[in-house]
Amino acid sequence: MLRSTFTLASGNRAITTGQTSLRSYATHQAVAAARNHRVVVIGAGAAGLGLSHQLLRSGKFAPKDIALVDPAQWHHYQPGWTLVGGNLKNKEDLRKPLAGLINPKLQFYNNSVAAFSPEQNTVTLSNGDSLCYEHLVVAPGISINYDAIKGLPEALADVSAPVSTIYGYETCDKVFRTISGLKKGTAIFTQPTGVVKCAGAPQKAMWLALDHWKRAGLYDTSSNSPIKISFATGLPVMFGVPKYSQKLNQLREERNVEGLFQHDLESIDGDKATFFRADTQERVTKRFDLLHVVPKMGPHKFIKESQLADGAGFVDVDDSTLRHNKFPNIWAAGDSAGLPTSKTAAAITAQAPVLVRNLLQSLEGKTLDASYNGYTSCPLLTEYNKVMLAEFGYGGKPMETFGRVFDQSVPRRAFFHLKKDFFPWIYFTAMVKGLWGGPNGFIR
Ligand code: UQ1
Repeated sequence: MLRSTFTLASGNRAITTGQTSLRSYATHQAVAAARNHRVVVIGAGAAGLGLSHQLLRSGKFAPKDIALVDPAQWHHYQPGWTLVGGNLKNKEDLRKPLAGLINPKLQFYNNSVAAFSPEQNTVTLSNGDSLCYEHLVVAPGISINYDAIKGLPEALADVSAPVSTIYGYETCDKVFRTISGLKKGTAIFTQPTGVVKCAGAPQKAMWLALDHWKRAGLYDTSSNSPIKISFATGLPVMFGVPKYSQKLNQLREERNVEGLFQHDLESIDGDKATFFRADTQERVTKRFDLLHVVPKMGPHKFIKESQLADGAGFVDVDDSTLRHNKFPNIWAAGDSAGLPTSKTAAAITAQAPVLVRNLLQSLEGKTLDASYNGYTSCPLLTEYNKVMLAEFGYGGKPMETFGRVFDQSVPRRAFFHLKKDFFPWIYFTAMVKGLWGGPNGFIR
């Protein structure tokens, strides 16, 4: 480890500019390489990539002052995977090679993180290298724990099993194959208890499937509809925000979808799904002909087991400044941040500029003056061609961009085109480049 070779804390800036000599010295000494950067960003997803470029565009950094760490080969536009589930997009069109999205002025480490040492201002990578930083931004996303539902990994991998999920690149195109293959029987769509990214997506997959079957003459609201649909959710309601939840429950009733509330999927065995009911503490088994599963999710192990974690295992940052509550040179945004709001790409459009502003202020020894209000959004597909644009902040307070003109709890065609055409386009043309601030428009 580099700590034994160099004294870094005070000589941080000098070593940053003398990076080449540092590296050759490390090689010469045959020790793990020590690399020094003003800012190290963990994760090159929607949050890490966008905010690294925002930092770079501030003009306050020299080439390689900022480092980006991510083991991935591909960068995915994950909000598009629901559209893949509805056969509205091809999954291959929603990804790009990650390296090509990174400005060459950023130092890219194509590795994963092994451990954080916040007291030493270092991060150890899985290849043994250490990175030293003045500021650390943590944005590696959330971990999908497929194993947490017994039988799920096997059922997803089995091409003949009618079990799928929009939550992964490998499986999101299995979703429509199972939907278009179903001609009659029971379809169950699940949502787990606990934190998931994009809490509206579990039912988006269902609403698109319902519309597909309706158009194919396979679904109606009568008791002899060939296909019957159930929404089995660990939650007691359709959605966490009362304004939208009410409307979604009304849709559910009108469309004759069975609501299995407080039903948390525990295991899958052949065509049987077993749920744990939080209200009665009982297990309930249902037979299915199609099962759309939302896996359980949680913080990455390397965060949960670090000093950076809060009680739930996410990064313990201040709700408003996005600065770590214990380590003033650590920040977090995106799904890994322990913020009491819904985890979405839209949330990142609001978080990233706040984090960047506060980090820059902090670097210059100035007061933090930007504040995140919890903004997040869920463009909820309720049928083909219609989206309910739920937008809200901390406390579930609606924060509707077009609220003066529209009641956004009413599903609309204009919002469908935002979701299907505009957001994917602006994401790759502007957001990953640090140019897009969501409802605030372009970043100067
Ligand atoms: C947004 O900017 C964005 O990013 C491209 C999304 O895609 C994931 C969104 O879902 C939303 C809602 C926004 C917010 C922007 C506007 C104009 C409401």
